[in-house]
Amino acid sequence: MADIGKWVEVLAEAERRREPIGPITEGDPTLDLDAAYDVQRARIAQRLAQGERIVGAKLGLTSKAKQVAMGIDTPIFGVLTDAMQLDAATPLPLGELIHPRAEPEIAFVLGEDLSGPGVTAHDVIDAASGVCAAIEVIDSRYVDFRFTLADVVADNTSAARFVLGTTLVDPRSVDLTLLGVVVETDGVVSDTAAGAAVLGHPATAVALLANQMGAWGEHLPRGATVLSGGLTNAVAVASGHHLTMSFAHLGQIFLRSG
Ligand code: OOG
Ligand code: MG
Repeated sequence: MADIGKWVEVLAEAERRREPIGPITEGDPTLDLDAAYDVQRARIAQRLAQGERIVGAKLGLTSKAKQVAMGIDTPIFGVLTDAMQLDAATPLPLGELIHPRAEPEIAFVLGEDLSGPGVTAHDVIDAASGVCAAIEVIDSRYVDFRFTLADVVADNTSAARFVLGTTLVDPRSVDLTLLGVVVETDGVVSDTAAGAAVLGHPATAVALLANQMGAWGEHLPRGATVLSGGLTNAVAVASGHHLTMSFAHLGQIFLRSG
């Protein structure tokens, strides 16, 4: 049986020291997907004991672009805490991160609880108090972002930081499938996508998470922010970079590194 506590420590230490590690499944082939979610839960429990607060959840690997880039085609679920949220005006603290990458996402803010099973994309739209633009900054604790499905799940799906846009839009008032996004690095367009890139509709991703949580005996609470997954592949953020992510209807988010 996988040693959950050991892997929590190994991952926490990699994050603290900013020293990426090899895939933990290579050290322990018994670490399956269920055990990996146990590692993730135990690491989050450790963060809560250190004073952090859960503010939401995230999906990963929900777009073809991300699935192809990372070589894994199964959507994954992670947890967001208050310590991960950055103010749009705050430069990305490169000194606290290993090899950050940024990706544009559509975030849902829930006005009502969502409890699976049986949650549909329509239920998600009905439960949302709004959607907003988001940049997720991922920072794998593994060397070169090289991992299997179980590795990345254990690593809380590479979650590191996130920035939310300030415009909250009623998801009933826009067609999220057609919502365009343009990614610019230092003024040069590096990627483009539309909302449909995420599982055909980003609300489908949130429904998937609510149903998975139902199977775990958990639910998505009112007030939670849910990142529905990168619409494009992620871009590396190096010192002095300026990223601009522009979303139809939801506005722009700027990210500079410090
Ligand atoms: C895994 C996390 C993926 C997304 O939005 O697809 C993710 C990774 O790419 O390191 O957050
Ligand atoms: Mg992401």
